[in-house]
Amino acid sequence: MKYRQSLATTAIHRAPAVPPARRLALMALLGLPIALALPRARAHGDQPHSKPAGPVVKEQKPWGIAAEPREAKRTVEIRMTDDMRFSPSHLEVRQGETLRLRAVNRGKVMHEIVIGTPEELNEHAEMMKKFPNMEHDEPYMAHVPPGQRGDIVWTFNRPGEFEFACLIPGHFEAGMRGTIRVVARK
Ligand SMILES: [Cu+2]
Repeated sequence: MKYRQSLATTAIHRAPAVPPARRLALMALLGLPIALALPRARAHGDQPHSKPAGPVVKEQKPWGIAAEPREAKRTVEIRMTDDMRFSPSHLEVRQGETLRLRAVNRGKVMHEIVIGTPEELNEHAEMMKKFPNMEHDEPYMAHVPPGQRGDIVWTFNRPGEFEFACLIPGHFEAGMRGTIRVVARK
């Protein structure tokens, strides 16, 4: 509880660039101060969508943890197209493997790739519908303008069935998502 409280507080203070109106929306979104009182104030409601000023915080997520580019042993290119598809749309990873996911936008509109649990991605997509201009940047996502590419370097240190998706409103609903299976280490 203590930890969460300080986390939420820091997160808000860390967002000086957020204009007052947006900050209010953000507060409402975060459910403050309710979020501080509830043990299950989770999902990414804990974190405003603003870029942290400091280095990337490596926080353990159910689907793994951020890694340094030099740690990546394998690069997987994932193409994103305007028919709202990722290809490939399924990845198999061994537990403990660090991948460079290189998202290549072959389309004419913005796309993004976000890794998470299906639940987390669904919640996030709902939030994107309510706050379409919300900025976000986390080490498990990449926003890729048309014709460009973006990398995610991630260590899949927990086994399980995860997903990746483009959470841009309309894209997610059109099925722009894929699956990741992290196979347990023997
Ligand atoms: Cu998209």
